[in-house]
Amino acid sequence: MRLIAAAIACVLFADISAAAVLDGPIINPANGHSYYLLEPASWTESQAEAELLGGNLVTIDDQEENDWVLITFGGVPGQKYLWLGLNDFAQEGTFEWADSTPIGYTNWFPGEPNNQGGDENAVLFPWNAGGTWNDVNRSGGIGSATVCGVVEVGIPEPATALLLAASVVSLAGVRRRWA
Ligand SMILES: [Ca+2]
Ligand SMILES: [Ca+2]
Ligand SMILES: [Ca+2]
Repeated sequence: MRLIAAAIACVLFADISAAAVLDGPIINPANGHSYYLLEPASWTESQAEAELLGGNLVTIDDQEENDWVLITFGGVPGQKYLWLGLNDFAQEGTFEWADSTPIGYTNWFPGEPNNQGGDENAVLFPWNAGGTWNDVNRSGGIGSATVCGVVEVGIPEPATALLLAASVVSLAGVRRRWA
């Protein structure tokens, strides 16, 4: 029994993240959501860390959010790019947000997305000073530039908040029994 509890604790507390948090949480006053900046990593690793934080790579809803993320996390064309949640891994040419928000606002650089080389499925920005978007290879190597994930965590729904509270209570129980 003690071994099982220890195993559960390992799974719960193990640091399996591939992209550590560099900054955040920072609240966007426009929507109340929390955002984090991750260290440079691939899109896939960054999305995995976003899920550990209770969110996803950022969904940009409008020009205001595009501007806010760009200014807040300091994206610079050619030097420091930021991963968006947008991707077409599931079906080539059909872009989806990581959090399943329907596609609304977009800000593609002219000629993008172009799936260059047949293997561009992850989207970053700012491709130019206007904060435009480009689909690139998921590995995140864009010349010498780095690509950092931006995580967005929404406000929990009441039902989700209850579930979270319940899991914290049961977690406390596991820790007590284990101690
Ligand atoms: Ca958003
Ligand atoms: Ca693609
Ligand atoms: Ca492209």
